[in-house]
Amino acid sequence: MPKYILHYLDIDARAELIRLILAYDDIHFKEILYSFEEWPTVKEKFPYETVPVLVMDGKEVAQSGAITRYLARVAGINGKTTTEKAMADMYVDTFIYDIVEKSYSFRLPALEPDEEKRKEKAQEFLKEKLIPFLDQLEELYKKNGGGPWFCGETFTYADLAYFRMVNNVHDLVMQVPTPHPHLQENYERTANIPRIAEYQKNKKQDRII
Ligand SMILES: N[C@@H](CCC(=O)N[C@@H](CS)C(=O)NCC(=O)O)C(=O)O
Repeated sequence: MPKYILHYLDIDARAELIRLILAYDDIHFKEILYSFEEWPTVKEKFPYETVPVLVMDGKEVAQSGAITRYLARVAGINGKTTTEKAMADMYVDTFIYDIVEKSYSFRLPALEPDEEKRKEKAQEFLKEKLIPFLDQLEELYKKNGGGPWFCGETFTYADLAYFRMVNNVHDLVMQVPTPHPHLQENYERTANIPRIAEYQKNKKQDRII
């Protein structure tokens, strides 16, 4: 196993799914977190002047998607068959790029300084995006085997990404009027994986996004 160092900011955001995969597979790594004040003084040393960056035995890999997929392969949770791999990637791209990444616009004061506007945008997102999306996802989950995991019998990083997504927009998910029993069960099943439960219990609780 290479020696891993994960560089990121002291927030959840684009490192959280990476951290969940590392926790799930009990992969040893060192984490170096930068404060927002410190970041401008170090950013130049990274490949695209952004983080996350995973250093593996001295080789630097940037882009959260590339790091996530690499670690999912290392952990053996990227799907067993080529079809499962495609399905897992499909779900992860939707959860992360269509939901989590979109939430930054109404979560981050740096992107929207007005708190009232952030609340309005969050409500708009809930009604126009999240509610129809979860209704659709519940149906898709049933159509694709009905669990116990997103890829049917095989646990994949899509399940961790769904867990991450719900945690990210938990306050909004709680306001969704329609029940989604399959999705709810899936979330709880992931939350009860011992290493994930342990990770959640010990992680910094006050981090943004
Ligand atoms: N597409 C890149 C985006 C990376 C990115 O923009 N990271 C942010 C933190 S989440 C960053 O480094 N911001 C500081 C900066 O751009 O100076 C990825 O997914 O890794």
